[in-house]
Amino acid sequence: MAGPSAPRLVLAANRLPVTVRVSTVGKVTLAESVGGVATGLLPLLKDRQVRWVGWPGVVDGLGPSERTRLDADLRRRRLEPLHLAPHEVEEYYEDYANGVLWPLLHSFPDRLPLEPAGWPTYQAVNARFAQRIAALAVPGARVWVHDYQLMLVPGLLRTMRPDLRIGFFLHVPFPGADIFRLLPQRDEVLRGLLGADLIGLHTPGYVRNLLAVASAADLASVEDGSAIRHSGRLTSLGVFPMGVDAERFERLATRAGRGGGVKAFRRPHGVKILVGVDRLDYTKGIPRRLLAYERLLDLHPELRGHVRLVQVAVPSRDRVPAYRSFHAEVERLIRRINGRFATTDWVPVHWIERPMEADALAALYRAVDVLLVTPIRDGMNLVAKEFIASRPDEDGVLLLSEFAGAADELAEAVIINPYDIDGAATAIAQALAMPRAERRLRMRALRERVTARGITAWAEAFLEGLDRAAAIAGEARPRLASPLEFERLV
Ligand code: ADQ
Repeated sequence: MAGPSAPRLVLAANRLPVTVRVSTVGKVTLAESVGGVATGLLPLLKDRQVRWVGWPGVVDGLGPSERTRLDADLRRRRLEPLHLAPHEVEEYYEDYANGVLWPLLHSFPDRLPLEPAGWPTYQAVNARFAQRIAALAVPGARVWVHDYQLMLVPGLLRTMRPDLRIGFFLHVPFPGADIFRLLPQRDEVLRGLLGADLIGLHTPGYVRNLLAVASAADLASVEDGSAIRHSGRLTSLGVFPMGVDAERFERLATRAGRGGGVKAFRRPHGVKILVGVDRLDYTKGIPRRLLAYERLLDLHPELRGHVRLVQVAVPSRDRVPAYRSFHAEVERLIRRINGRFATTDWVPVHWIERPMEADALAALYRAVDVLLVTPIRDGMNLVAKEFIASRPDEDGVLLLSEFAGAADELAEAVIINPYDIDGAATAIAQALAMPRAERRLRMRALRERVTARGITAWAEAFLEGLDRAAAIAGEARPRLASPLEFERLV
């Protein structure tokens, strides 16, 4: 059970915010992960009474004593490693979380495997997380659980430790009730979520969807459009659109602007640059983006040789079957476009398939004429916000899919429907021709919002919301009239 120096705040996510590398000679190095969730939550770890529970990644090459040393090293950084056996990685992470929950939550039922697998191991790993958190946290501590890999943890933890204040944040969309009900384990997953005092989502639409699912289920009732009653307790819902570390991107981009980093992308001189930056995931809309670009080159022959698409894609989840065929499809389209249009001194699609360092990424954002963020479904999309943060010069156009959570907040972007290939091609042409004054006006408005709602404020607002939600969770009558909102908490 928890000792005197035990944590008052426990964060739990599938991954720890470090990357463990084991060299061929068995030397172990730890590198802090930057970006997304890690950047937002790392400042919280400065407090001695905070711990982060998560999987440190595959460390199969290590012997028992090296692993003990690694664990001690992680614990010195307030990180609590939960090692997964190879079969757990395959069944909990690949088969169920990424194979079943990911397509379902993104409303792609046709991506569901014919024979879904991994549920028993998903339950078992969620139980291991809950047990570890229960053993660590002091009485009344705050626990903040992250994302679709750990949806059962709040419910399991509630039965083990009813004293805890439990928050859950979902980084992906919450689908409509007609999609969620396809999930064979829908009641168990919903019950798991409802162990939380507060569930945070990126947009009001996702909150509405979760409320609709809860009201359709026999096991819960919705109160005041802002909370769900289940087993005599109240779970509050909150809208917390996640932000980025805007200062960091601005700093990196400014440095790149002074050095040669930006110019390097601008060669040959005068070519306009379209950019896409994504994890190589079927939700990100890369094939339709390529089709829109091909349509643009068909409709506007005058642009050939004067525009270039730089697509940076980080390989992702290539052990999940749905990702392998998708990868082949993207490569086929790129070959087709380059084959059709390339000349001896111009290649229309520049394909970079590897992660980019943050400073190179900021330099690329800084060089962009039009950034293409065109997911067919995306919880939020931080790339759009990183780009905006990287443009203190108030230039560059953001082309944004209406199906990214970010579209709710970033109305001054050029909003497109990624399924409408002609419409997207026309929007790209208009974005390329947009006058400087309009670009400045739009970017200025976008920057105000992205810099005001940074990642640190997001984390603080969620934790404050959690305290409020926990204070009313046991009450017979809720006092909230609407969902908690990030904006009202900062
Ligand atoms: P992701 O699906 O991973 O996150 P996103 O929000 O775009 O999507 O974040 C991607 C991160 O990876 C960004 O920080 C970006 O800079 C980085 N990245 C992408 N390509 C890269 C490359 N080639 N090299 C280096 N870095 C790269 C999930 C949800 C999102 C939600 C986030 C946060 O799917 O909808 O916005 O969580 O809640």
